[in-house]
Amino acid sequence: MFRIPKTHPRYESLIKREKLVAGMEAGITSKQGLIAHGRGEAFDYLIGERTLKAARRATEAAAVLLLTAKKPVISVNGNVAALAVKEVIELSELINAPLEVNVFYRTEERARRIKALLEKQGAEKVLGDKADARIPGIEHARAKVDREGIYSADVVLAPLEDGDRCEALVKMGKKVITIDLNPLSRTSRHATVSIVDDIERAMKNLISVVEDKKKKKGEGKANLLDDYDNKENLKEVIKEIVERLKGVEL
Ligand code: PTJ
Repeated sequence: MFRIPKTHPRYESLIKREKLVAGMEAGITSKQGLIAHGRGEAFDYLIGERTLKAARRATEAAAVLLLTAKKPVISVNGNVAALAVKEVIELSELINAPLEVNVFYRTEERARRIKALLEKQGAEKVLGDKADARIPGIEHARAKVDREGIYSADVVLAPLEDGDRCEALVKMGKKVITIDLNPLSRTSRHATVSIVDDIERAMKNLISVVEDKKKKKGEGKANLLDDYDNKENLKEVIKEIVERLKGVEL
């Protein structure tokens, strides 16, 4: 990794880049993943590199969905593996959900490497190597899923997801939670709950909200979901971004 001094004003952002470059060199992250991250970074800049209020509301709704799910699954791609490997493993343990390696730019070698990384870091149940079922209506490789994983899950946490697959999963009757810095993406617009935040910040917040709700043993679960409207929440995200930009001093 390129050495970035901690005193650098953009230290955290630059470290994320280093993690992705290291992920790519290790055969975990796709080259295209670097480009995708650049788009995310641009949105994060507009957001102010912090968690918006609307993202906190979405995180609360996501935690309720995960805790009330019968069969939750967490989908892991090459960017997620490079940026938030510890967090996805921690969340999977907390909600007792398997991880499923599921990549867009699929090569069996990269899928194997992501699985090996997750297992090396302590993940107990990692699916994705069978890929013995297909999501109907999707022609690209992300249609390939495990029958006992994403295919039969009722709730899928799919960070940095493709819009068309998100839509297809929802059409199958699943609840889909996404983490995507772009509030305008097809993924954000089609998901059941969209957390518009950086993957690392979002995962850390989600873990802490899930832990908190587990301690309180589910008080007020149902109400929260009844009150949550994803499209309205995305409008709030955009409002918060616009308000922030109006106040920026140059
Ligand atoms: O490992 P693979 O083959 O599955 O490939 C993963 C990528 C991310 C390359 C692939 O899924 C892809 O091409 O995704 P998209 O369609 O470019 O969508 C990625 C979305 O994630 C974009 O809307 C970005 O704004 C957003 N994004 C990028 N980096 C982050 C992010 N969202 C949250 N946190 C980030 N760090």
